[in-house]
Amino acid sequence: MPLLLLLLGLTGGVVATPLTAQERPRVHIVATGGTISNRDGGRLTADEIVGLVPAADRYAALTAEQFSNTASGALTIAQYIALARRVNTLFRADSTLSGVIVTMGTDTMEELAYFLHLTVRDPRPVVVVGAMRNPSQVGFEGPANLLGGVRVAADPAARGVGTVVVLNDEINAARDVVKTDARRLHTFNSREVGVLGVIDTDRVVWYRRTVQRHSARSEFDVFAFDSLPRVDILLAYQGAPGDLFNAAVDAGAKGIIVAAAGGGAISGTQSLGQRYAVDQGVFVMTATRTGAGRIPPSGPLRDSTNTETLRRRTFTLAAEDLEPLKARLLLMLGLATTTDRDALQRFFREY
Ligand code: DAS
Repeated sequence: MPLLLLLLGLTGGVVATPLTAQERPRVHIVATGGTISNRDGGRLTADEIVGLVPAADRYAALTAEQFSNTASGALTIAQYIALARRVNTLFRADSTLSGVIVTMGTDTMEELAYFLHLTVRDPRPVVVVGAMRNPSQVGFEGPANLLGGVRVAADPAARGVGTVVVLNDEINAARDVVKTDARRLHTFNSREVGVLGVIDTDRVVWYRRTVQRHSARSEFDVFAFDSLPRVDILLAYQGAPGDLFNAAVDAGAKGIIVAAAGGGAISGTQSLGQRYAVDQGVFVMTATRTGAGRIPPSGPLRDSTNTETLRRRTFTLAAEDLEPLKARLLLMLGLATTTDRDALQRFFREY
């Protein structure tokens, strides 16, 4: 086959000019496990994951390390902290690094991605990549997703985006992305606010930026704590028992996210449970279970004159437009730094 036709075939119709070894941006992969590594007979190692994308040579010089090799649901909050510290350290240690890729399972990807978005305090991008099919399945899309991730991490225009999730040729902001389907490849999207960009054959195309605080502008220092306060999520549903609030409080929760119906509705006995929690000094935050829409906060404490209202309001928070899973992570980080109600509510306005 003539060389040009061969090149067109390999690049999907676009001839990319190869970069010399010195010109290639440096991208580091931190592998944590997930379906992208879950080959029958033994999980792929970090080095084997690099081996999935020989075409990455055209865009970046890759290095890799193994952080863990497990399903995403098995990762602990202690590992979240350790991983965020590791990525911060990688950036601090190497000013020539263009970006970091974290490979992981998709099931809890929106949670770890948002945690990194809030705690990796560097303008360079963290790109979270996974796969819906494993390496032993026909149509394994891990290599395509990883190559997309490399191209985003190597793109100078990715500076300042924070942590993003890349699958299926789409770039979603960690703050907005949700997993919407248990099986399908197009599972990740950012609902009504849309993707940040797409990865086309010729270039990475950016459409928008998130305006909320994150990464280099974040005030959450992951080196300042070794663990995070317990925050649980309770779902509102018809007849939901309020004593689950008591159970969470008695088990040591410092915060409870209520995934409320619509704009904030909870069951009758949940109201009693909520009162038990605030009486014990546990913060109760209302989020919506609908998947979209905003829960506005009640006014600042100084606007309350009634003592009973003031006491209840002191421990009552609103998640704004954060989904319950992400509101939980932000409240955990918030509670690690303050127990002042207005300061906690500010985090939800700004992040
Ligand atoms: N095994 C699941 C996980 O680790 C699913 C996946 O990776 O897609 O989250």
